[in-house]
Amino acid sequence: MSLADRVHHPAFLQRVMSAEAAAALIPAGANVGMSGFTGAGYPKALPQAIAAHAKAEHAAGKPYKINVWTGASTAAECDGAMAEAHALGQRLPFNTDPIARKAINAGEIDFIDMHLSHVAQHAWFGFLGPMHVAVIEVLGITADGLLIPSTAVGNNKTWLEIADKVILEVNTKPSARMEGMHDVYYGTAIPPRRVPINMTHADDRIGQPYLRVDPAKVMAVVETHKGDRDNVFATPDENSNKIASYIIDFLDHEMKAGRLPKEMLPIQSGVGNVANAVLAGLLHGPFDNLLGFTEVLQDGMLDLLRAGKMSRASATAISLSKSAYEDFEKNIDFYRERIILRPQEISNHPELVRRLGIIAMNSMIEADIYGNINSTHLMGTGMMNGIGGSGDFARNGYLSFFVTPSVAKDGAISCIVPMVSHVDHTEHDTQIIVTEQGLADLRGLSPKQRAQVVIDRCAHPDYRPLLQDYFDRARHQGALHTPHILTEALSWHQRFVDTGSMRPGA
Ligand code: 0RQ
Repeated sequence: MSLADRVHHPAFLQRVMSAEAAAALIPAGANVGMSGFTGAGYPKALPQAIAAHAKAEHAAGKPYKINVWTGASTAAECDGAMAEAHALGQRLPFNTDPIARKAINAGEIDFIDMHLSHVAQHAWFGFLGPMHVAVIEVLGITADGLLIPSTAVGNNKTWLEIADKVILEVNTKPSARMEGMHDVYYGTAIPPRRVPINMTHADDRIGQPYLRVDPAKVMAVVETHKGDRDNVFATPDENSNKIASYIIDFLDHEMKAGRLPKEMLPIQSGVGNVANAVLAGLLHGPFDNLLGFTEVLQDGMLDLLRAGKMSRASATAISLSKSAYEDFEKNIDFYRERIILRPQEISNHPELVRRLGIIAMNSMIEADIYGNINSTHLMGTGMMNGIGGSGDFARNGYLSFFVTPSVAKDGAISCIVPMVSHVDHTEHDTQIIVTEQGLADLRGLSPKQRAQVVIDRCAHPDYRPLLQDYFDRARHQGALHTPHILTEALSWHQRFVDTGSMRPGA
């Protein structure tokens, strides 16, 4: 497969150049919009060429950093390479790369952690400043100059529209027969000219299969031939399986109680091993004709589609393990009928999440007894990955689950604490908390009622008496709506920082 088989518009063929030549066109200090969402559809060649360019500039005594905005996380050869070369000034909105994470926590990279549905509109509103260059992976260019999107749509539509200049990476490795799977909505406008998004079912198509670009803005076309990151999943462990079974039993119970329609509502699932275990649980669960309305389509959802348990899935990216990706390509005609890839401003749109009645399931780092959730910070200050899309779905979902094992680091950390060390989702956005110990349904409960249910159902037995003791003592001082002993509330985290364990005297 050569570039000429993928690029059918002559104007684009005239701009073909090496990644090194294209990287040299990006000036220091530029705001650069890149494709990429959860290790899918990120540029493969430019970031490495940018890293090499930055190193050469640094060696020549010239500062070189760029600001990189994406859909979500990328991969080692993108974020990792640029962070390693000290080429990143500002980075938004989500990162999972360990080298970039280290640079963020060392204060070298200014990381802006944003709701994924906010990114495109904040860029449109001008809140983030101008975008100088967009670097976008595509699978091909049609004779009409339309772009066939890659394995992730992310913010590509917006980047192509607002960037002054565009560099296209045409990746000839993924099957071009993905053409037709995407649904790019061009109806978003800026207030006060916005109109309702005309979608009433999770599998409605409301856009077109291609991205548009003004050919006059395209300053380079670079060929690549490389697959996405291999998103390896561990086989679900005992804790993940327990969490999955509590959620499935709960959904079944809610349906029987008439609080959930018989025609099951669409499912959003966060990333990670617990999320994948829940999807694996649904494979053998009582629900049929499931719909996915999520941001990342992972192995578990592909399994549901293949088994016929899920009829269609809408997402912004497909982020699969190597073996699942092979199955995806082999059966691409089957999956093209069943998968819809949209811009993330649509896949994560609060208007749609609320209208469609999404069941949202997201992982967290810790929860407090009142239901506040920390999804992003380790011990209150260290950035993990970012809030991602969890807030888009949690606040607006029909049901909203947050899940975690009850302890981390071999039991040295309790994931249920008196007060979270950082708040991403407030008590008002949390409905159900699940650990391997059990499920706490917080709907319709006051703060004090919530605290008791969380302690009883979700805390690990090693920490339950400590939490109960804290709550009991807090209920004897101060105002009693949300009882706290503020001088003690975060001492659990400080104890871990000081002694390596949240257990007193450990
Ligand atoms: O660290 O590997 O050094 O031991 O945190 O924990 O258990 O491997 O969890 O990979 O499922 O990620 C919330 C981070 C969970 C993720 C989070 C330590 C633990 C380990 C990771 P080690 P696990 P997972 C969809 C929606 C936010 C974005 C989101 C996430 C490491 O799910 O980033 O939801 N979510 N997006 O040891 C200190 C605690 C801890 C702790 C675990 N209480 N305190 N450290 N760890 N609990 C996706 C997108 O939006 C794109």
